[in-house]
Amino acid sequence: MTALFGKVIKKHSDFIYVKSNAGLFECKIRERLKKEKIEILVGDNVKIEEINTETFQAIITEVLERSNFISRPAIANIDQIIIVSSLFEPDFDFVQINRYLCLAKLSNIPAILCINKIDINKNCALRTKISSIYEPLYKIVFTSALEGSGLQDLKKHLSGKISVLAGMSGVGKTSLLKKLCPDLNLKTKDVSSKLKRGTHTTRHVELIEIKNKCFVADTPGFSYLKFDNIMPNKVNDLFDEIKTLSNECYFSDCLHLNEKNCNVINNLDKIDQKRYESYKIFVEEAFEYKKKITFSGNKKEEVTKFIDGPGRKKTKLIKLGKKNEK
Ligand SMILES: Nc1nc2c(ncn2[C@@H]2O[C@H](COP(=O)(O)OP(=O)(O)O)[C@@H](O)[C@H]2O)c(=O)[nH]1
Ligand SMILES: [Mg+2]
Ligand SMILES: [Zn+2]
Repeated sequence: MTALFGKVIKKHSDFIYVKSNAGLFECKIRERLKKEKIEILVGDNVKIEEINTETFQAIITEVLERSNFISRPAIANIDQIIIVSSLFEPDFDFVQINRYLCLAKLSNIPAILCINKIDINKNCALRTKISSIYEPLYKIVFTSALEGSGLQDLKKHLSGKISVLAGMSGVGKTSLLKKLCPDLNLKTKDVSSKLKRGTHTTRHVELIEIKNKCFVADTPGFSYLKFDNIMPNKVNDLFDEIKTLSNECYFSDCLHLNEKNCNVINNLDKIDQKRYESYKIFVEEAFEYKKKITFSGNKKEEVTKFIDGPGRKKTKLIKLGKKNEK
């Protein structure tokens, strides 16, 4: 066997684990790739050579072009983000959910909502409210990792795709994954009774193959992500319902805050209040970013981190650097 193609499913300090049709290989990176500063991410499709089928060791010699990637946590070639939230314990947080949905949109990755812990209160008004707000906008599944309800539905959405589970700590991401894949030896942590929140137990990013070619990555719960790399007038694009209404605003650069003849403000009764509130919060954060880059002498730099290989486009990471730092 001279060469194979596979997918990076896990990174350790010294080794990169690549899943191929011939099995799982423990790999090192070819020196040339290191010199070219090619960073390999979980989810990358790679070529491996110098394959030893007895020890299952090999060398990564090429990284194929990525379709997309996210940076926190760093994962490439994602088909969809499953945004997990619990109804209770911790309480459903509309702004936080909108934040995750918008971040997925910003990365151009489809998002699905998974509302977990529905066993805690079976017929609650909150669930109905969540359905009415989000069903017109996103795919949504209601689950209980505890009782197993909704898992078939979730499985259907995961089938044949590479999905990332995202959401606050303690909402049940690892529990869901354990139910989907009972053989796994994953750690979940008890929600502290005082805070009603779990603590971080998922440290390394790893793609878990729950069925043939169906991968899921568990992530640690990010607690707070700010919109600190986007201009205020772009926030509009992250909310489909606001974007649609904005086509009829008088000013083309309308921010829908207090402008005259703003079609969004004129139709606020058609938008969920929490969605609009979230929109305003994110615009505010984007303004802070804009101020920062306008006044403090920082400038936006495009840094080409990943160098071309044959047939490979340049992938650009946007990085904020100081002007006089060169
Ligand atoms: N009642 C209830 N508790 C759940 C459910 N799913 C997870 N939990 C509990 O919530 C806590 C946090 O779960 P975990 O999977 O570690 O959350 P993660 O931080 O999102 O990975 C654990 O104590 C789980 O037993 C559920 O569907 N219903
Ligand atoms: Mg977890
Ligand atoms: Zn407007």
